[in-house]
Amino acid sequence: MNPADPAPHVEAAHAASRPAPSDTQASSLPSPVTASPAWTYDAVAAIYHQPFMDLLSQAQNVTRAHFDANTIQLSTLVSIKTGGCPEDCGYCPQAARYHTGVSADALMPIEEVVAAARAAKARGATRFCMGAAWRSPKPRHLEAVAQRVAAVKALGLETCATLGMLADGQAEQLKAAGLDYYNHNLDTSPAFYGKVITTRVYDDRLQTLQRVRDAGINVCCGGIVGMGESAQDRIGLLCQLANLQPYPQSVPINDLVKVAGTPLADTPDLDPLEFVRTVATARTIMPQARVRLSAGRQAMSASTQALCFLAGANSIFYGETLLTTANPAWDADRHLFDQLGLTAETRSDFHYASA
Ligand code: SAM
Ligand code: DTB
Ligand code: SF4
Repeated sequence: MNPADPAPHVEAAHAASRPAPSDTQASSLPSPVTASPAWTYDAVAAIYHQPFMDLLSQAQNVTRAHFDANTIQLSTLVSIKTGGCPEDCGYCPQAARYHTGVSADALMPIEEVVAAARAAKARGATRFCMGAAWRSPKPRHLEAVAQRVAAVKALGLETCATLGMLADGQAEQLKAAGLDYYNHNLDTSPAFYGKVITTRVYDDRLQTLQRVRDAGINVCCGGIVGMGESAQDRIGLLCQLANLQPYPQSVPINDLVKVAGTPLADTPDLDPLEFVRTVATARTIMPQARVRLSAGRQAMSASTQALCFLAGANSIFYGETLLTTANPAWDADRHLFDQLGLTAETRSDFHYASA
């Protein structure tokens, strides 16, 4: 960052103090994400730790400057290759080494993937995310996933995949098949990472994210909170995300789903207000990103979810399962949207042209 540039927190404060457009003026078509400023740890910590009402007010103003505050993007997630993963991620029910009752399945046939995508579209989802429990996909996996991506794209859905670390050329192959987003989470701060995962390092994740960006695929990158990390670690993660150039177009914030058999199964609950602070800070420092209230909603009260939306979350996973664990029922989410007067984003609201 040029030293003459205003400090990022000053820019954020300006953005937040701009009069918020009224709902009728608010455009649901904000401009594309552009290069982000360099965030210091202290600037992000100052946002995160400010009085709760100030934080929420700032985050809500930032939301209204860029989005229709009552519109939520719906992504449906399907596990196309479940279980048997060689990695040791301490939170994950799909790691082969933990006894979680998740069996290792073969890749889902393309017809089943297309049927799931059709059903998701009929329910109102605009993005379909395919997850695979791989450390990194082999060339034959990539070919098979590319076919599934092309078939889902042909239904008129946005496509997303999360397949682990990508080798040279694989992101380009996915892009050519029509992939719009690649999900690859940094998960936590660099300092806490080694306490949760030992089979890869932070730089491996950053390298895949670079490959995704270089291929012109939108980045979906976030993390998990509630893993026993400190507030410093949550801030450290947010700082890493905001300093990606550009910051991710999509930022999933997961609250740990505690699965019996995983090393993190008995982690004490995170205070929901800390979760809300994490969402509000993500919104404030990555103003044009879709911030997704991701895993963990099943165990979350309606009031906490409402606070997350107030804090700027404007995307959810919509569907009764995540990858292997439960997510709120369709009806429960429709009821929540009715209670809060929220509407689902439609394709005509899309603001990111496929890169
Ligand atoms: N294997 C690939 C990878 O790790 O990148 C893709 C699938 S992996 C399951 C996708 C993401 O799911 C992880 O990065 C993690 O953030 C999230 N995740 C996995 N288990 C979770 C849990 N128990 N609670 C919350 N999030 C979880
Ligand atoms: C993300 O950030 N969260 C999703 C998606 N990206 C792939 C995964 C959540 C998984 C929760 C545990 C499970 O269902 O297995
Ligand atoms: Fe494997 Fe991904 Fe689970 Fe880690 S998070 S064990 S890499 S499926």
